[in-house]
Amino acid sequence: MSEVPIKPSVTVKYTQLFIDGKFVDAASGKTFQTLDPRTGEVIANVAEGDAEDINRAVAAARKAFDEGPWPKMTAYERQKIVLRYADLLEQHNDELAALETWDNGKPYQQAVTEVQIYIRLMRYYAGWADKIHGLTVPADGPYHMQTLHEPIGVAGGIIPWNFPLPMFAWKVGPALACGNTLVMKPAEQTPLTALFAAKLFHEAGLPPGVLNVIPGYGPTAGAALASHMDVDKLAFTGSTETGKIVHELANKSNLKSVSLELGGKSAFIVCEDADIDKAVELAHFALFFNQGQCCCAGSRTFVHESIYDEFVEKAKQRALKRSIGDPFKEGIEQGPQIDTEQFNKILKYIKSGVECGATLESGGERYGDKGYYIKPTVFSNVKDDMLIAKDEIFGPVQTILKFKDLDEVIRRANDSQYGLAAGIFSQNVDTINTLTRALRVGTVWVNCYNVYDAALPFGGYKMSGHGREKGMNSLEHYLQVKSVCIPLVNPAW
Ligand code: TXE
Repeated sequence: MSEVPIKPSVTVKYTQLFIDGKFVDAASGKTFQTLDPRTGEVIANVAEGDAEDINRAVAAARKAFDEGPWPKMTAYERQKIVLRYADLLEQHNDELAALETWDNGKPYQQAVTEVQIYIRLMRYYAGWADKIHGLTVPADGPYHMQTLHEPIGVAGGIIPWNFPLPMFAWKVGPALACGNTLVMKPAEQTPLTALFAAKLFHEAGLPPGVLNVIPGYGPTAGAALASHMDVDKLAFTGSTETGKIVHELANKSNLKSVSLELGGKSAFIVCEDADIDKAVELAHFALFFNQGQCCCAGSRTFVHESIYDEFVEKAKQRALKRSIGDPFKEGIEQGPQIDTEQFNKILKYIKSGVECGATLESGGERYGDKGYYIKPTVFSNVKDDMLIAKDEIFGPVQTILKFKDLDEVIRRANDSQYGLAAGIFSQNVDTINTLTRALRVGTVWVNCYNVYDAALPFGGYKMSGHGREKGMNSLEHYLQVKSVCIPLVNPAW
């Protein structure tokens, strides 16, 4: 690949930590580089937050919660600020999208859609702000009993690089709707849009200290946030391995409540009655979307034996046709992977697939000579015990497995440490109902995939996580329930 990358139509304006409504340098004065995955070149030097900066940010969030106007405002006032923010975001849609593609490598049109998803999530949660209320409880005695739903306090959010803005919204939206304050740590690979988004929030009228953003590394800034004694709740999205670490840090410090959205190895099941062409297209999308960097990627494609060979041939042809290149170019379906580490990890898995005897149908190597591009890769004749069928590869590698009947595919699909999502491709209502109920996963997509809605909860069974984000389910992570009991008549004493 010798094409010159298209220059993004955006400049980087914000590279410092955002604490108490202001951009400031890290206490240490340190910075780190954020790179363009198309070339590996430096986009900007960003302030590198660590434990001291997390302390400063948590102190600002605590002050804003204890003394500031935010929790004392009416829900309607808070709602208006978030709605004003959503309007302001609309004006900056293209700029945010360009920044995201530059920092992350995802196709530009997809980034535009993700900004829209971000805005939709903000409006959805703004809508909840004035609808959060407790209950009047029927009591056994002469008491007035009620519950009050109160914000939990200071929330911490640690997010990954694959969907920087939507992941930011999944935490910030419900936390603010419930009246909390926050400290967010974006992934070190993609710090730019979170800083921009926070700045716009303050332009919309969010009081200082309510939302703080600390870019930095996981073992320093992230760990400091997870183990902070004054953080009341932690929401984490990332690998299962790191999820275990942050859970332990939370337990060992102040037992803060933790929600986790972790890895996956989702089954996409193509039944014998499937229209093969449509199934091939959907299975392709389920895996290759976002360069395969999705926690819910349909990364185990199970195909019924009666259509297996035809499916494999067509899946291979589809992968060979996938357009790969500069994500700013129109019509490009696949950009680069996020960084060298992920690039090398994926190539290692591809090598292991070949060594274990799976058939490499397409791809299997880097694309071009710079940046982190990997050719769309398809493996057939994959067996359940191969690493490529067990581990989360998080790249453009489709593994196609053969099955005979429903009982068998249910057993094999569920035989995973993960339980995030699954896809079913069938026209048979009995098959759909059987599979939907039998699969031990948090989301089942039937004849569709990667369909998200602000109102539909998302989260995992087993080692794919704890709790649900999005929808009304997410609110409970950010609320305390207080029970109040008042005698109806003067007590006898
Ligand atoms: O993830 P990490 P990485 C999976 C995917 C990928 C693998 C590794 O398989 O190949 O994870 O990616 C912060 N204390 N997913 O290394 O480490 C880190 O700074 C506190 C699936 O990028 O989980 C970042 O902000 N925080 C996933 C966030 O955790 C720590 C999306 C995620 O990083 C920390 C991304 C620590 N000790 C990767 N170490 C999904 N579920 O979508 C790191 N972090």
